[in-house]
Amino acid sequence: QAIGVFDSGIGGLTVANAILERLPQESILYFADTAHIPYGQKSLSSIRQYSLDITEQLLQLQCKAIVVACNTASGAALSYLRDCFPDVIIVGMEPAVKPAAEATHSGVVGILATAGTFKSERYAQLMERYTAGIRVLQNPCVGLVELIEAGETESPATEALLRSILDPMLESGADTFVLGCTHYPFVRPLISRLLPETAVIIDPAPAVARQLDRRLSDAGLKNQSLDPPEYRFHASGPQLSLERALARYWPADFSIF
Ligand code: DGN
Repeated sequence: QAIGVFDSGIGGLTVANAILERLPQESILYFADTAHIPYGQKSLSSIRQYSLDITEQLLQLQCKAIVVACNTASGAALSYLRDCFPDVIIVGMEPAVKPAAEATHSGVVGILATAGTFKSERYAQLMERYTAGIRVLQNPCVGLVELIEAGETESPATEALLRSILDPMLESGADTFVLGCTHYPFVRPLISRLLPETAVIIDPAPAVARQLDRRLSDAGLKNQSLDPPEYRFHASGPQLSLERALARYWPADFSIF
């Protein structure tokens, strides 16, 4: 029984990597919904429907837990999925508003996410709970997911786009930056170079892997067998970006089905 992980595309690989590191004995079944990418500008009801279809497929393939490795889908569909599958462990992403509010010295944080994430109720709740006295600058990073899917993690176009996002945040005094979309850790090296060395960059993926670990332990569902884990990947539409990202970033053997 594997951990089912899904995203609109390759972004969730950054989360799958964190799971691999934290839970190396677990098999992973990854679903990239490239037939419907990008999720960022889609309606809530469409994203809910895609998320439901994918979760059903992953459960049919005997997954014992589901990780919604996409902030946009988590914002739109996490509570809906939990209502639909009350007996299944379902872990989702959350833009790291709270850790950012705790980390900032200047009192200004920059949040990079998608329009869909910023529109979600979940995001509104986090803002209300954790940002009293903090100034939050948000940017929906239009076009960034597409560049990352195209493998352009270091190109001049990506650098120019990131500068146009980060420079105004820096000018406004931001010292802490949240990668609120699972695609963005792929451009973390570039982001680091564009920010001062003292800037704090927060990727929520390791926290999600820890949360999954806790949930599996509590349910007695951690893999005890000595068989080596398997890593299987599937794209619902075009496969090229997934193949390219796996070749570049996946550190273990894998198959595509
Ligand atoms: N990777 C997704 C996220 O974390 O929000 C969104 C990518 C997209 O489809 N726009």
